Amino acid sequence: MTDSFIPLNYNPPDDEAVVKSAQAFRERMNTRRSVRLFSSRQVPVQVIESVIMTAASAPSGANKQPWTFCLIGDPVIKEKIREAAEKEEYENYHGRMSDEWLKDLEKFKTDWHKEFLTEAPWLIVLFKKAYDVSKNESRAKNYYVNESVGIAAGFLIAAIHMAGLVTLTHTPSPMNFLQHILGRPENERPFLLLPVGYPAEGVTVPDINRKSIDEVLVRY
Ligand code: IYR
Repeated sequence: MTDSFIPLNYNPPDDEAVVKSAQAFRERMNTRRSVRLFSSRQVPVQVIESVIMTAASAPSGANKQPWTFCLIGDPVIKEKIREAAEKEEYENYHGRMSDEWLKDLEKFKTDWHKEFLTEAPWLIVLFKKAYDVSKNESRAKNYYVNESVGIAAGFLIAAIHMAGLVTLTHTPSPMNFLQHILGRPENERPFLLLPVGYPAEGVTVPDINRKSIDEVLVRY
């Protein structure tokens, strides 16, 4: 790491170009949907490496980049993760989630079965680093860890979509089993699990709406 400054590699676009790119990106991103049924079609590993490195380009508190991306293609590990996730989710759907929560989820038709954890060709488990550990075992602070990793997750989801693949944000709860199955160190905590691949043929998604501009934007 250096404390010198370098020129920003940037060519100012004209207004027309800015309007066009913002609109085009909005339209592309608006076609993104969470998909829960995956095709068994394989995805080249370099595609996944690219989307992960897009995510890893996210801004972070003091540029500490407090994340680790675990990439799982091994069917045996996927099966282990599915088994552990379904065990927790079974408990969630049979008593741990409130009636209000279950009702809110009805329209998504989710349940404790997590087929996508073995069907999707790749699983990405995003870990947040609560702190860093240097070679001599001393601890170094990270800042705004949740915000930083949340932003990286957003980059990742956008990159997956722009590549032409689908994903969903799966948050099994509790998810410390991921730390054990993947053998991650104590300073790393599971943050999000994303199955990545192509959608199953003929897949349907819930008919839901996005809030309008007047519901989400307040002008001053
Ligand atoms: N973690 C559970 C339940 C769940 C919770 C929310 I909030 C969702 O938007 C969807 C599912 C599961 O993965 O099924």
